[in-house]
Amino acid sequence: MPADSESPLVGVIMGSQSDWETMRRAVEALEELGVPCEHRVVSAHRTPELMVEYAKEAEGRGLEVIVAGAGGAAHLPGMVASMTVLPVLGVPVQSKALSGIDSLLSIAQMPGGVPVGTLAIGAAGAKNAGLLAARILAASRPELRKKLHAFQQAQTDKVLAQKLT
Ligand code: RP5
Repeated sequence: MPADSESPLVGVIMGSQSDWETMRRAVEALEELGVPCEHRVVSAHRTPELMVEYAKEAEGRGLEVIVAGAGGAAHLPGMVASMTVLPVLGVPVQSKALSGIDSLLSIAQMPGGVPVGTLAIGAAGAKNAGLLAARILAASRPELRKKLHAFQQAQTDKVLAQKLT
């Protein structure tokens, strides 16, 4: 399926609507690169049956990467990874109580055999999850690889053009 197809290739899910302010960075990064994606709330604790259904049906629906963000007792990425063989990228959302350290450890400390690629806490992690999902897809999509080169060059050019007053 080409990267510019309308069918979503990346599923961006999050544990709560309150995660959207963070997780929209992943969606924005994917949209900037023209990668079709979907996004929705899927909670490990509040909608566990939906989580199971989403994880089990993702591959059959044509998704190739799942980005999952959650905060606090952040079980969503790991539970989804246990029910699919698609790459799962976990984004620790910054929690109020422990600033996201709880989210980070919940997502990173997976038992061997159930991989979750864990990103940084918060907005930077969400943005990088989107970019990393695009890099995974670009392995077999030359057009997307070109867009990633252009993105990286534009980022470099922007920094080189900066003037400090
Ligand atoms: C987690 O609990 C969510 O991922 C969210 O980060 C956190 C708080 O959720 P809300 O109480 O704001 O809905 O499941």
